[in-house]
Amino acid sequence: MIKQTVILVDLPVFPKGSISLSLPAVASVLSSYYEIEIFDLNIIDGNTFFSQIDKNKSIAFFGLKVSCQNIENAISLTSEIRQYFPKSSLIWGGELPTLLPEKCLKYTDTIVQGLWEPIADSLIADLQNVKLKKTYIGDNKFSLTDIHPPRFDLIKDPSRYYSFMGMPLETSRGCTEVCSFCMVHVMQKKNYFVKSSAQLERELTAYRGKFINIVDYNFGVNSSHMIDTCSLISKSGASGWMAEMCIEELDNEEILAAMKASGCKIIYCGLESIEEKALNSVHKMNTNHIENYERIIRKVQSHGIQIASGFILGIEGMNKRTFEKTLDFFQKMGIIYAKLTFLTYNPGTKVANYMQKKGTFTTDDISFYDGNHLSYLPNGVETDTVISGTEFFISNFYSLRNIISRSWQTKLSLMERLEFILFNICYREAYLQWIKKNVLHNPENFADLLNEKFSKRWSVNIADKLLSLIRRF
Ligand code: B12
Ligand code: SF4
Repeated sequence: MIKQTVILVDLPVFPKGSISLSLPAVASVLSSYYEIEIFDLNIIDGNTFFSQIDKNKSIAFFGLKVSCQNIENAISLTSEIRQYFPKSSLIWGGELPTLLPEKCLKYTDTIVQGLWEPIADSLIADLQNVKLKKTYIGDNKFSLTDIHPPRFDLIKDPSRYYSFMGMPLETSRGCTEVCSFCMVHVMQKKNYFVKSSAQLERELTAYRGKFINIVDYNFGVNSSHMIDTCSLISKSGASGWMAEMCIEELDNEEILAAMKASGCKIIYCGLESIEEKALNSVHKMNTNHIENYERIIRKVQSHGIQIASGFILGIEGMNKRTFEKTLDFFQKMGIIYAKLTFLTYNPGTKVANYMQKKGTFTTDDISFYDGNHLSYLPNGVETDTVISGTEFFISNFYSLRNIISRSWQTKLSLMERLEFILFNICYREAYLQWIKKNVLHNPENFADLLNEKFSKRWSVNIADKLLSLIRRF
């Protein structure tokens, strides 16, 4: 019997240029039943998308990955698909349907909230019996022991993406902590669980010669899982790896030795602030103790592993001095890169409701709740302070001069220093685009960044290629 086709679509996002794991993961479960195609609307425009779909194929459904940022794109694409393919079903999955199900159901037939794997079989059965429900809720109580590896082979022309952020790998789901802004409580609720070693071993065969980005919300929850994963990565032939976790989970010599031996290069920690009151305001008092930052960062760096940090913009108590002090601290500590995110309380959540008492939501526009926009101001924090502080921070932290000077604050060989600098040249590009398009003062300009087709900028492309060569050799 000829298999029907499923078309999965990545909508425009910003920043662009990294390979995403979401749709290859969705495709893996569908593989036994359908032919699958993945389209990325960051790479091609809508017209090209429709022209590339074979009209003679029977399309079971179109699946869109929808986040707050691209709600408008999702709505308009959905209506065009309905026009051209009236017989095919439309399914939205990802962050937005999880957060705002009712809103999404105004536009699409079906939504998948939370995780896909736990509900995939029942959704497929319903689809085949023409009894698709409106809502499927994928909770976090299932085993990730025997699933097909992600279908990276479906990504059309992977060389069109940058490689500095690595190939995404997921080794665990959930988190045991309770930071109030974090999406983990929405997407991967309550339970924390890990992939089995056999499952990871199978998946890791696709990463030979590649740089791995472990995209777990918090890779460090379970130390024996970390040590096992390090040993599997060592055997995989990957060219190195990076991950995200809490800083205090790194305060362990045995783990650091295993990480170093398996090629760990960078760990991103959500330090978020160097002010205690600010950390308390987002419920980070359990994971982050400022008095330990310096000691643990130096300990990790002494193993040749670099620390990157989150920096939340618009957090409680933020003023001009906060930006200056954070810049000084990050420079002094040789922090490899800083991820800047506007404080965002996810719409539709209890915590967002509660935060109305503690500050002001500055906009109703859902697309602004993406971390790239100011959408919330705690009482006593001014918009101008946050915006001018952000500009100050970007232009200083990401100036070539300060990148190079920062690289001297951590012990590096010549090649490692070059890696440090090249990584920054690639990573800073998104923030330089914020400044270039003046989106901090004119948020409506952000639509240009979101909707322009992705192509590699020549200087970033050179840095990206050089970095990948150094990582390999
Ligand atoms: C890798 C990553 C990035 C990368 C690459 C993004 C990419 N192209 O994939 C980069 C560095 C570019 C990035 C950038 C940013 N990121 Co980011 N990122 C991640 C991270 C760590 C992994 C994403 C991932 O691959 N997950 C694994 C996949 C398998 O899970 P999934 O996407 O949830 O998909 C599952 C389900 O949702 C569902 N599903 C998804 N799509 C679909 C579609 C259909 C049809 C169906 C049926 C099901 C379905 O099935 C999947 C399997 O179960 C997540 C945290 C996380 N662990 O998820 C943060 C995360 C997505 N990022 C976040 C943020 C804040 C950002 C930035 C704003 C950071 C910044 N300041 O620049 C930007 C902007 C992102 C944006 N476009 O909105 C937040 C999102 C918050 C929000 N409200 O939008 C997250 C959740 C982190 C967090 N702790 O809160 N990010
Ligand atoms: S520790 Fe990290 S992953 Fe866990 S809730 Fe806090 S921010 Fe989210």
